[in-house]
Amino acid sequence: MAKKPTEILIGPTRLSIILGDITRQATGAIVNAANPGLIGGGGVDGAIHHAGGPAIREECRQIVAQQGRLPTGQAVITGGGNLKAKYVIHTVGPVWHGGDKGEAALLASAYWESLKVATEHQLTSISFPSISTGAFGYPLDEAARLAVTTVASFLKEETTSLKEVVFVLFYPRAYEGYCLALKELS
Ligand code: AR6
Repeated sequence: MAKKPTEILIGPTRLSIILGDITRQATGAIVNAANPGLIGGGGVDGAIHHAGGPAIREECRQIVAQQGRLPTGQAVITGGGNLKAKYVIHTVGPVWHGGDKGEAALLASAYWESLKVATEHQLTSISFPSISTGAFGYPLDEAARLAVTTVASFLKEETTSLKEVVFVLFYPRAYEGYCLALKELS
């Protein structure tokens, strides 16, 4: 059986998939699957705030005080606090309500807007978790296909400083789902 690809090149940018903990990534930014209040929570959000320290939470508080709650599908950037990553890009994925409430467009937007923010900050690398597939209940395989195709479309269509985009999956089943999605793409 052919080995599944865990990375592909799209123009000058490498898109790769790894099994691991996103809080340990040394990319320019890591993306947080946040909630609209940016108040921290469980899952990857809790892990990022725990590892990054109070400076990130304070910046999040200031952002919400200035511009209000972050709408689903949008993204904002803060410093990385104690993390290896210089920045955290906070985005809000959709809650899964069965698939007919615009979930796909909102999930695609969460990835797209995060990539836009990274590009605006001239970042060369970014890591994503599997947005919406934990507490928000988005079916993993559908989310994986959408995540991979959205990132690939952005890299094909937009001019970007990004040279590396990494999906960091926290458990083997998620890793397999993203590998399969990448295989379907290539
Ligand atoms: N590194 C990489 N991935 C992780 C990590 C980690 N350290 N920890 C968890 N994951 P979730 P959501 C995976 O629930 O579904 C929060 O309370 C996890 O296994 O973190 O977008 C927020 O405040 C799963 O595959 O995010 C929001 O209220 C994926 O990250 C809400 O949950 C996403 O799961 C957001 O829910």
